Amino acid sequence: MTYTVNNKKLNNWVGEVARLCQPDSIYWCDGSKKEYDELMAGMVASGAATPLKQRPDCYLFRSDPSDVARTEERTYIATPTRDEAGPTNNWIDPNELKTTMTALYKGCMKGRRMYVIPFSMGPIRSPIAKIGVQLTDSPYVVCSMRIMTRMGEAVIGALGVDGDFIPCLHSVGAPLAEGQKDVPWPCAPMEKKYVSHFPQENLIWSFGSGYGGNALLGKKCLALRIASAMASREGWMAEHMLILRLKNPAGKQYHIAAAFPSACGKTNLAMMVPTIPGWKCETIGEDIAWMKIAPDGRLHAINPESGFFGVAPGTSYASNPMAMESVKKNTIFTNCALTDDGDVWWEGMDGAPPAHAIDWKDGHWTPANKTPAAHPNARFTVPASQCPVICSDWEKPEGVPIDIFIFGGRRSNVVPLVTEAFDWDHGVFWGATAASETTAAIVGEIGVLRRDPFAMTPFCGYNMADYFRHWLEMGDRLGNKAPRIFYVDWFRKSPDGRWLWPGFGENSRVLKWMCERVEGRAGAKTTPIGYLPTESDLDLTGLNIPEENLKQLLEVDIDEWRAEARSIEEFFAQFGARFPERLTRQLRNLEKRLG
Ligand code: O2Y
Ligand code: MN
Repeated sequence: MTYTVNNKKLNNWVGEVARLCQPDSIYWCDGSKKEYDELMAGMVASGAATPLKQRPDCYLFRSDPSDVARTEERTYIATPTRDEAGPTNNWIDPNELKTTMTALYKGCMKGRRMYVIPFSMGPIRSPIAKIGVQLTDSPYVVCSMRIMTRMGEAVIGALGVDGDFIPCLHSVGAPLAEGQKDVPWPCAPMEKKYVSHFPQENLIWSFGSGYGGNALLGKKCLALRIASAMASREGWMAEHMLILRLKNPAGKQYHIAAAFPSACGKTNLAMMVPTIPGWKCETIGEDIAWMKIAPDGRLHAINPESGFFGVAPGTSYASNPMAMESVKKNTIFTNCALTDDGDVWWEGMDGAPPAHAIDWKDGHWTPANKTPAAHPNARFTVPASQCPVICSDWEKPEGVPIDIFIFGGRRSNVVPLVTEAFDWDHGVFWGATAASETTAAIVGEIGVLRRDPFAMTPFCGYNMADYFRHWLEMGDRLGNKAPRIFYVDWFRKSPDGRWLWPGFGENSRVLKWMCERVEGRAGAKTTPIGYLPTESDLDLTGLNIPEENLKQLLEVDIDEWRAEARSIEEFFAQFGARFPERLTRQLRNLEKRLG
C-alpha cells in the first residue's frame, strides 16, 4: 500500500473479507495511470486483453459466453420483508441470502489477488456524492472502475478516519487451485451468480459475474438500487436518467434529465448534435442522475459517474458521432470484434463490414456468418472527459438545475412523438406507466412489450409503489419550481413497419418545443392524454418528412388509448394497498377524458 488508511470500519471490513475469501494477496488501489497500465500489461500478458493497434491505449476483452449482460433473474433486493422489496424485485430473506453467499465466498479468491477500490460516485466532496469501496478479485473491474468512477487515494483522503462508505463485495467466483492456469474471463455458472443488495444496511454483495452492471458495483448496484433506497429515506432522487444541457441560439441554457429503458438511445440523445441551426447540446451524463433540492428551491442534478459504459453495436458516425470520437483512445472494449489490422468492429458501424474478423467468441468471422461479429450487448468503457461535447459544468459539485424531465420508451404504436403532462402528478403517472419493447441489453426475450416505470424496474432498490409515492412527495416539495414533464416516443412505426420519425439529431426539434413550452412561447393542443404539439408548433424547417408520418406521430387514437388504460389498470393492480391513491385518480381522470 502506498498510502495509510486510518478508517477503522474500512480496515476491519477488508480484514474480515480477506479471512473469508482467502485471496493470495491484497492490493490497495491508488487510482493512478501507472497502476492502470501495470494491470493492463498483466492482462495482456495473460491473454485476457488484446491491445488495439489502431487506437492508442485501447484494449479488447472477450467475456465468457455465459457472462454477457446484466442478469435480472439473479439480482436480489434483500429487505427484511418481501413487501419492502415489492412485486417488481426478486426478494430473498437477508439472513438466508447471506448464509448462501457466505458459503460461496468461502475461499473464492484463492489463487487470486484481492483489490481494494475506494471510489466516489460524484465529484469527490460534492454535497451530493457518496463514497463506496469495492473489494474484487478482477483486474478488469479495477481498470473499468478507474474509468467509471473517481477512484483511489484521493477518496481515502475524503473518507477520513470515521467517514462512512458503502461496502461493495465482488468476486468472479472462480478460485484457482495450486498451479491451475487461469482462463481469459473467469466467472461462475449462472446458478451460482448473485447480484445482491441489502438496502437497510447499504450493502452490496456480488458473486460469479465479471460483466457490466453485475461487477462494476458503483453503477447499477450502488448509484441506482442502493442509492434509490437511500434517496427515498433522505429526500433526494437517484434516477436512471441522462442529463444534458441544451443551448438556444441566444445562449439560454436548459437542463434536461431523461429516463429511457435500457438501449433506447439514451447515450445517443445525451450526445446529440442538433440539426436546428444555432442550437447546441452538451453532455452531463448518459445513464444516471442524482438530484437534490438546492437552497434555491430547484432540483439540482449531478452525474455520479465519470465514464460511459455504452452499447457498441449500432453506434456509428450517423447515430452518435460524439461517442465515436470519444472512443478513439483510452477505451476498454468488451465483446466487440477484432479486425485483421488491429481495430474493433461491431454491427452498425459506418462503412462496409470487414472481409474477415475475429468475433466476440474468438472465432473466425466473415460477413457470410449467420451470427454477429460483436455481441449485441458489446460495450465501450470510456472516460466522460473524452466526449467532445462534454459540458464545462459536468463536474460542478452542486450540479445543474433541471428544467425538464423526459420519460420515454420504444413503442412501435399507440404513443405519440411527444406529449406534455398537464401537471406534476400527471407527469408522474406518465413515468409510472412507461413501457418499452425489450432489447439485447438484458438476458431474456427480445421484442416483448414490458412496462418499465421511470426505466427503473431493474434498478429500484425498494417497493416500486413507495418509489411512486416518493416522486409525488418530491413534487409537493418542489411546488412551482418543479421541472416540467414530457413523454416521448422516437420509435413509432407505420402499419407496414417503417420508422415514422428520423430520430437522432432531429430529436432536437422536439426538445426545442419543450424549451419553448417552458418559456410559455410554443403552442399545443389539449388532448385526453396531455398537451400535444400541432404540426405548426414544431420547428420542422428543412425536414423532409411525409405529411402522413406527421399525422400518425401526432395523433391520439382513442380506441388504442382505451386499451392502454385497461393495460395500465392491470399493471397497477400488482402493487396492492401500497399503491398511491393519487395515481389511481390519474388513471380515472384519463378514462374520463377518453370517454
Ligand atoms: O450492465 C450491463 O451489462 C449492461 S446494461 C447497462 C449498461 C450501461 C448503462 N445502462 C445499462 C442498462 O441496462 O440500463
Ligand atoms: Mn442504463
